[in-house]
Amino acid sequence: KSCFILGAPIETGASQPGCLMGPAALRTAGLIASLRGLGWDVRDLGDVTIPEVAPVAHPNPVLRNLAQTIAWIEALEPRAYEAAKGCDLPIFMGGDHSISAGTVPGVARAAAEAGRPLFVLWLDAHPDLHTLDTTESGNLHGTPVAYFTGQPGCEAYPPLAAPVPPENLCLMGIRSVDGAEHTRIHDLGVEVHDMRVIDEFGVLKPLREFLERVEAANGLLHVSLDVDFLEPGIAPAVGTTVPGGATFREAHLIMETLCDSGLVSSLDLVELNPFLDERGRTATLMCDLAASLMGRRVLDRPTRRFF
Ligand code: DIR
Ligand code: MN
Ligand code: MN
Ligand code: MN
Repeated sequence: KSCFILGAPIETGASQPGCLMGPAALRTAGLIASLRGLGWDVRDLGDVTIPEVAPVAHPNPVLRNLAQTIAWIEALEPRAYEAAKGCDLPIFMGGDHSISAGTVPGVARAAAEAGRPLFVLWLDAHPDLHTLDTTESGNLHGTPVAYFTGQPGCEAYPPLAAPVPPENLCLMGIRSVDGAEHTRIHDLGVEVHDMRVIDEFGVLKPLREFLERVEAANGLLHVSLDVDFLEPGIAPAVGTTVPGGATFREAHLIMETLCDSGLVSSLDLVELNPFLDERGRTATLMCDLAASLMGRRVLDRPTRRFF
């Protein structure tokens, strides 16, 4: 099995600087060696860069770094498309969550060419469902899901080759939703498992139901893991911590179950801000979660298909 690693040192979408160092921290934490140890054929493609850009005007005056974000989307979409075609499971290292405005459209285009529907599992405290018109913070890491599902209000971003249908989305871990996002979730009927659902039913029931949908559709599955999905006590290195996140074992159980399903075709590791970390512990946790998704087990056991 082959895996390409691609870094996207983006921090222009976040509220504070530091995500620029995310790919370096994930490499320092040993991501590549641990995946090789699991038997993966890993190729590190290095980091994507963007050229200098001129400012882009927009009617919403609060938007920050729109021109840079457009440049990142233009740079990342073709690299993600090529990576999806070139290996079994590319890993995109952020960078703040605006990287997914490039990675998801790229892998969606590759999936469409292969005649397979793309599904997206969004593991995050936030739905990131703002358009360029509704964001109040102006931080564009809050916009990728609205963009790659083709919502009106994202026209300043590049046109999409293959929008992801909102019914192919599953959001888990959600616990901070802005007003416009709340309305959009209801209007689109997006599958959202907020922390209340996880408290009541655990992570397995909603995850298995979603994976059954992916399997039944012969779909491919992109997983986007935001550090702030996790409880801040175990993952402090993110600029937008929200109390009440997923525990260590809930997060690993999700990754192990995703591995068992055999459905995952690409992964984002995003929002790691090493400047806010305590001795690299969040980078290490993100690498360990990726390893669980890629096959690490406490004990060898037969792969158990549950559906
Ligand atoms: C908030 C925070 N909804 C915003 N979003 C974050 O700025 O639009 N997403 N942090 O990960
Ligand atoms: Mn996010
Ligand atoms: Mn978030
Ligand atoms: Mn509601």
